[in-house]
Amino acid sequence: MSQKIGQRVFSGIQPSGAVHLGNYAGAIMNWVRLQDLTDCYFSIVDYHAMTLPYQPKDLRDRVYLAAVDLLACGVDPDKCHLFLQSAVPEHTELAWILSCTAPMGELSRMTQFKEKSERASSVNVGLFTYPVLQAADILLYRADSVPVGEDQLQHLELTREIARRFNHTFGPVFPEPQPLLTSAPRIMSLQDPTAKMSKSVPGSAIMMGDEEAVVTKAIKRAVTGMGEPNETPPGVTNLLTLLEVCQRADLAQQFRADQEDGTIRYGDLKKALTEALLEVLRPIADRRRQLLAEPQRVHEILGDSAVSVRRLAKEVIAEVRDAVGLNAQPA
Ligand code: AQP
Repeated sequence: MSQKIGQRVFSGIQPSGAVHLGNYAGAIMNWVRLQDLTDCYFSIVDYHAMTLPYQPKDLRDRVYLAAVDLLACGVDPDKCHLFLQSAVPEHTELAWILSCTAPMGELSRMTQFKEKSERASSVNVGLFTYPVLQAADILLYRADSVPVGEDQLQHLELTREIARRFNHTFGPVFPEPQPLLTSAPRIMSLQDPTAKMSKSVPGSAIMMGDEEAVVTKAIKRAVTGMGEPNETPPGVTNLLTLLEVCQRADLAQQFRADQEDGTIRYGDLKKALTEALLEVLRPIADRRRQLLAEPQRVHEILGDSAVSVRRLAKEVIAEVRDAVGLNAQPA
C-alpha cells in the first residue's frame, strides 16, 4: 500500500442484508473517493449485525456477500484497509470501557434505537448500546472523519460527546471525529418515500446485486404520487436525486424544470432513471460475478487487512488501558 499522509477515515457497514443503493449513494461512493486521498479503514461490522435476530449461517454468508459488494463497488484493498470488525476484538474491549463513560440519557434518545426497537419482537441490550460500539469502532483508529449517510449523524454526535467526556476524565486520547456526507446523504424507500431506503425493510431498496429486470420493475413501481399540493412529491425528489447519483445532473435539472411547469411525465423520468442506473450497476454486476467465482480471494483480502489493522488497534487500546488505570498487559 502506498504511503499516505493526512487525515484518517473510518466507516463501517452492517452485514445485515445485501448492500443497497442508499448505502452506495450515502456512504460507499465516498469511501471509493476517499481511498485515493487518505488513510482509510473500512469495516464490515458484524458485531453490530447481532443486535437484531439472525441465523449464524446467514451472518457468515452476509459477511462474505458484503465484502463482494464493497469490492465490486470499487473499494480497493490496495488503497484502503477493508476488514471484518470481529477479527479485531479490541472493538469490544473499547466499547466496554467507553460504555462506562457514555451518558445513559443520551443513549435513550437515539432515534434509530427507538425505530428498531418498535419493529423488533424483543429488544436486547446490544441494540441499546450499539452506538457505544459504533463510537469504539471509530475511536479505536483515532479517525478524524467518518463518511456516513445522514441517518448516522446522531450516532456520530454521540461519538463526539463520548470522546469529549473520555478526554476530559482521563486525558486527551481521542480526536472528535467529523461526519463526511455525500451530495445524496439520504436515499428514500421506493415504496414509502417518507422513510429511508433500508436493508431490513423489504421492498424499500434496490440491491447492488439485483438483476436488471428487478431494477427495472422496482423503478417502474416506485411511488411518485404522494405529498403536498404544488410541491414536488417526495418520491419524485428521490428519483431525481438518484439520477444525480448516476451522474445525470443534466437530466435531473431538465425533469425538475418540467415538474415546476407541470409538464413532467413520470413514465419518462422512470425510463431515464432506469437507463442511468443500469449504466452504473452493469460494471458492478460484472465485477460481482468475477468475485463470486473467487471466494478464497475475498476471504484472503479480509484476512490480510485484519493483521495490519489490529496492529494499530492494539497500540490505541494499550494507551486507553493506561489512561483509565488498567495496568495489566493482556497475555
Ligand atoms: N437510505 C440511505 N441513504 C443514504 N445513506 C444510507 N445509509 C444507509 N441507508 C442509507 C448509510 O450506509 C452506511 C451503512 O449503513 P449500515 O448498513 O451500517 O446501517 P444502516 O444505516 O442501519 O443501513 P440500513 O440499510 O438501514 O440497514 P438496516 O436495515 O439493517 O438498519 C451508513 O453510513 C449509513 O448511514
